Amino acid sequence: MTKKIKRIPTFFHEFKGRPIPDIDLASYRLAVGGEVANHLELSLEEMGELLPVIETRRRFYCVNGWSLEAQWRGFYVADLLELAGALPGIPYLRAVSGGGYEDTSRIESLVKGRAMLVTHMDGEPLSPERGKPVRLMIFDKYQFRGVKAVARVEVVKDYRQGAWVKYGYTDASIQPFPHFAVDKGENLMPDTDVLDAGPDEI
Ligand SMILES: Nc1nc2c(c(=O)[nH]1)N[C@H]1C(S)=C(S)[C@@H](COP(=O)(O)O)O[C@H]1N2
Ligand SMILES: [Mo]
Repeated sequence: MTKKIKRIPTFFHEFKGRPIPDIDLASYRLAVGGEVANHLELSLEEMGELLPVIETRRRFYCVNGWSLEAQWRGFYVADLLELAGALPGIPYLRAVSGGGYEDTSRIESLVKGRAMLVTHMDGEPLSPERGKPVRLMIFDKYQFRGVKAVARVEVVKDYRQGAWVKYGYTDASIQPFPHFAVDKGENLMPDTDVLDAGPDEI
């Protein structure tokens, strides 16, 4: 049994002061668009049939100085982009939440960092707070680029500043100082692989 983590600092800017909507799993569709050969609208069931299911234990980092390790289940962004036929030479993937939070990342970096679209955390389907039903997880960048409750992803030519930029965060590369691990209750240096991930080439 995984230990329940008591306090995860939740960030859900678009629903500040409002209840987070509980998205219906049966009618949910993930839209995949932009510069792709096949525009898709995938149900959770279809995602499970068409994409390899990945299970991994990894830590994510928040720019506010904390981190959280958990068991994640979902799909590689790389596999989804292959399914959609992302056109070659188009550099960016934009993810947009149902509430309008968005961020844009370099596809090359998402593939290299084994970024995922996650449906389960520690064996349970994501709760609304955690980004039900699908969240983008970018483990080797600060997680403000990892949009929760993703409604659509788009392969795009141009970078557009994301929701957090107005708070002053642009560089998502993980910085070499201790971050508070909320799952362990102690300060930990980021793992070497995320420090080695290099600069955020947006
Ligand atoms: N839709 C949406 N996704 C989001 C955010 C947000 O405000 N809205 N915050 C980001 C930030 S800054 C972090 S650290 C993580 C927090 O995830 P958690 O609430 O599961 O801890 O979600 C990221 N994804
Ligand atoms: Mo964050």
